[in-house]
Amino acid sequence: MSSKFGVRSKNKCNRVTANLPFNAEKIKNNLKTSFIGKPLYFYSNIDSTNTAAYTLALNGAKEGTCVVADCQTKGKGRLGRRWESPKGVNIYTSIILRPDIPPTTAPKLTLMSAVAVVETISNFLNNGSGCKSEPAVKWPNDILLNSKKVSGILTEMNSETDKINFIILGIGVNLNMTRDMLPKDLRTIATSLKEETGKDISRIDFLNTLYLNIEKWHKDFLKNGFAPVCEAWKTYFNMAGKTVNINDADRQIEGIALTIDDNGHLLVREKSGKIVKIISGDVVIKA
Ligand code: BT5
Repeated sequence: MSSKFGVRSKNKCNRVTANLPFNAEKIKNNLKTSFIGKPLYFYSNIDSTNTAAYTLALNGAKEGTCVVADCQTKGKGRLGRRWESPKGVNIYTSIILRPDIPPTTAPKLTLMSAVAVVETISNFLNNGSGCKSEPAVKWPNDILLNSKKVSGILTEMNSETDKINFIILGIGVNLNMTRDMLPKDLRTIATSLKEETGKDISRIDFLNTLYLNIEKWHKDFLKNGFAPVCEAWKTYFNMAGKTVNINDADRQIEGIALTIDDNGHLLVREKSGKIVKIISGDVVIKA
């Protein structure tokens, strides 16, 4: 598969769009958070912000430490998949958290991040953008706009049996990317805020709002548990009633998506009427 901006073949970033300044100083000067982004490491070109954050965390980086990049040469999705990360246009960030929660509850942080991301996108769309569609969450880790993927979240964990050492929340958001910057096979399934609104968005403003929303939801999650996150997540869930196919490691399930349960697991009603709980997997929306 080839990519117009050539990151696959050359393994380096090509500047695509001249954009507003996006660097460590600009980001730090605008931070309004109490701990997210403190400290912050900025790279104009890196393999993966998640890989960098993981190494920092192994070396003792404190909670809230963030890595931001202008471009990634090996942006990671789940299960070894690739995250397209052209230069100068989007958000690629990884946040180190050290929550005192059982490792089994870590997947809830993916849904928590999804709420923070979708709220942030919503903030920018409601700002007179003229965008007709509302952003929606797709279980477990996607944000869709106009039914196309605009953001993905990769949560990685380092833990003992009963204790989380750290979590890396990796977030990619397509802001000012145009469709021709993507490989052909992704152009019909991915989008950006610019594609949907015709307008450029300041990456500094977006990142700041995103960090504030992550901080707000993280504090709320630790104080009040998962229920508020779960409720907020459901308000952005528009898959209910749709036919879905789920590819899990060892099984294929087809049914009607219903909702998520109190643990953030997806509930699907199979043809037989049986309700199946999905803990992990990839969801394909059929209708
Ligand atoms: C994800 O994986 O959606 C998680 C993406 C996380 C990316 C961030 S960027 C900052 C941090 N550092 C990293 O290295 N990663 C994180 P998954 O659900 O597996 O989706 C991957 C699939 O999304 C690919 O196989 C493509 O089909 C599609 N895709 C790839 N790049 C995309 C893009 N820029 N926009 C929309 N879809 C994309």
